[in-house]
Amino acid sequence: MALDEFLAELDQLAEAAAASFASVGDASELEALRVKLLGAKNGQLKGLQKGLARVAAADKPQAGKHFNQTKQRIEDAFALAEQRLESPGTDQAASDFDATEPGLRPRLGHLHPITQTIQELKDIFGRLGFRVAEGPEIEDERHNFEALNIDPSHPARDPLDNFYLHAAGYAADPEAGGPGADVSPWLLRSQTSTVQIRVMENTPPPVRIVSLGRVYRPDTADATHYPMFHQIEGLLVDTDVTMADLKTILRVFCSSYLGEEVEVRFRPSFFPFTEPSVEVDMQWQDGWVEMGGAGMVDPNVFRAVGYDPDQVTGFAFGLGVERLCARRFGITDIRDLFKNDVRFLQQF
Ligand code: FA5
Repeated sequence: MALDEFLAELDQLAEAAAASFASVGDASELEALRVKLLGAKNGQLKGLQKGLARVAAADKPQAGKHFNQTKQRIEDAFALAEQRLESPGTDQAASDFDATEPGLRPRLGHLHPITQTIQELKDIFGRLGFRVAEGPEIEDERHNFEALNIDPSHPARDPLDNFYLHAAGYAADPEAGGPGADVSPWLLRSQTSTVQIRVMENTPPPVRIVSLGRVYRPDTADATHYPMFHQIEGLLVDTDVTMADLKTILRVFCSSYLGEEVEVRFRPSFFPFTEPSVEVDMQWQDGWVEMGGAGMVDPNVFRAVGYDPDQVTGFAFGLGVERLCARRFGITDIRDLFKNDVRFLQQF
């Protein structure tokens, strides 16, 4: 058989196959056509393959190559038809397209209520002259406890009340020592008061900062508690700062954030790093919710960071961001803030 004749037969088959596959209307037609063209026993391509044996030996490589290309062309036409039948409606959709139909409203995302709260708190305190300071979430005991006048026997340091990352005397990072190395344990900070220390260590007085961020405590989750939550810490150090300044700032903040009518009360309390100390409550529904703690910076804290307590005085406060956010948006259970249910979140 002449080579030309063989090649022409193959081309004819490929063209006819492409046209037939392009016009099949359903899956059974497609399958019947596939068997007719590509069937292993009696398929037309198989039939043409017999011609290959009759081509002169010198032409066989070219004939064989063309045969394989033809087979590929037919298989491609089949795959295309299969794809077309599997995703119907493309052509149909184009013809049904109605340019006058109203479009789909694009779904806009928005910031999580906690992020919105953090931004607003920064704004309010910014207007009151407080700069924003940052601190790490993984802390050492000096910043989380010692410099804050919390001695080793204090219950707040109990390993069961904190998320320690590794035991005392053991460095998680082998470079830093390994078992037995004399390193202070690290923990996830349990309060943002750590940032007070970091700021005072690096800045001479006067200081006027807020710091907002995550803190961690193994608390059981309920309507007002979560094991990971956010605090806003405030620190003001200057000369002649008094408790009256602290109460004024907190009252001004509360009326800016929660409204003029919100009632705030201060209850005597105790924190190792402030003296005197108060707990700050906000009125909500028929009762009071604890918003945070505050007080006048203890002289021992000033000494720990190299400030002279005879020269400076200051106040500090730490408020729970989830509770402020909940009060503001009327959220009755702070656990809802962490479920990431869009139906809940999109309300705010
Ligand atoms: C403190 O953390 C002190 N560092 C606050 C402070 C700072 C006092 C500076 C004096 C000077 P306390 O443990 O009470 O205090 O926590 C402060 C606030 O964080 C609470 O009033 C509450 O609003 C919030 N809070 C505490 N635990 C949780 C929790 N598990 N989930 C959500 N919010 C919490």
